[in-house]
Amino acid sequence: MPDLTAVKTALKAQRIETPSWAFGNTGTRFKVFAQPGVPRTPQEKVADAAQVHKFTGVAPSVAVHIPWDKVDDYGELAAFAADAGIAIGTVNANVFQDDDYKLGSVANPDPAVRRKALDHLLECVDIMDATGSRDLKLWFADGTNYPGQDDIRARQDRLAEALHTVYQRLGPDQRMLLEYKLFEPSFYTTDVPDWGTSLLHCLALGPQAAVVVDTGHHAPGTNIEFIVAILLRAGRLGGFDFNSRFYADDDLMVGAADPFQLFRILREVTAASALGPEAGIAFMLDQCHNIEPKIPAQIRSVMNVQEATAKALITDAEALATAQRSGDVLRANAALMDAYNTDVRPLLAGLREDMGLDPDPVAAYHRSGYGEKIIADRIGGTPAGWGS
Ligand code: LRH
Ligand code: MN
Repeated sequence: MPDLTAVKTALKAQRIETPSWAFGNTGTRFKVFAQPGVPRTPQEKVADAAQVHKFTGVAPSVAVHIPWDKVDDYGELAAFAADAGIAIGTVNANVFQDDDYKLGSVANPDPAVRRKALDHLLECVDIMDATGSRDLKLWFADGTNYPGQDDIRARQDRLAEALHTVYQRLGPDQRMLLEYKLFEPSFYTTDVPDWGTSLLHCLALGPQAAVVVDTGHHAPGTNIEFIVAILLRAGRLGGFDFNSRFYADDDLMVGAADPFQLFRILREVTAASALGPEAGIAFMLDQCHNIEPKIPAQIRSVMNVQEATAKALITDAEALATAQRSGDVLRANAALMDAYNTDVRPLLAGLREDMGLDPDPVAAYHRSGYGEKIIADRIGGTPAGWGS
């Protein structure tokens, strides 16, 4: 068993970023179910995100999505967040919700549409300058629905040109994170469908560009931890969008559908000593709480990542390496399964007490009455949602 003090130190240093949009109303094409107490403004989303950090101690930043979190003064929003005890984290661009983007944004055949999309991406870097954010996260819905609809290579050229222009605009401490997704909303080609395409663009751009792995963006059966290991080895794993799924991009709570997969992913991260903030990987949640209360769901999600991380960290790496080197397949697999089958909840409860937190964050949140208060206070106004 590894030294538990080192395990606890690593867990205390863990940083998991919440997504502002998870606090708003979300759903599917069939229905977006409204919930009482949902935030109406970016400030109220920040306040809800601060609750997740208050009860877990490891979620000190909230990702924003533009224009869903559009404000007049982004410096002011960053100050508001600081007063609430958190920071504005990753800035997400949005070039997927405008009629002009029907045939794509930066890959669109029409130069005027490409210009419009590029201007938005550049505006997002301006916002990063105001909020002090390090990362610009780019996900493109761009793609085609029918063979022949557009030229696959020409679209890659257009995409590369836009990415290059944005890359040139980045400040020395800023990064561009390129997220891939197999399909949806495009159903024949997606211009950034997989890790390989994202990595090729990142390598062509330069060292401030890295790949984002959204756990819901792969074909069923994809070995995501293999992709993680490969990107870590190449020094191009920029971040994760954590969530889980049974079928497609379901955006369910991370670890809810496949906790063993989450453990295997965190094993690759911890084995590469890439867990700490100094490793520069952005661990973000990207989820939609369509039917469940949103703040407790975010707290539970952070706890699920902590549990998978703790199991990864307590893996007897020496026993594992010895068995691997000697080709002892069963002992090697057993070393990993022993860690995975270890109940780490008492360890995490103790860790929270060490951090001056309640051992049970969800129960503590419910006891705080914050949920009831926002339902009572947030009357009127337009509840936040995906605005599509
Ligand atoms: C696309 C995605 C992307 C975000 C959006 C909210 O499916 O994963 O990361 O911009 O969800
Ligand atoms: Mn995502």
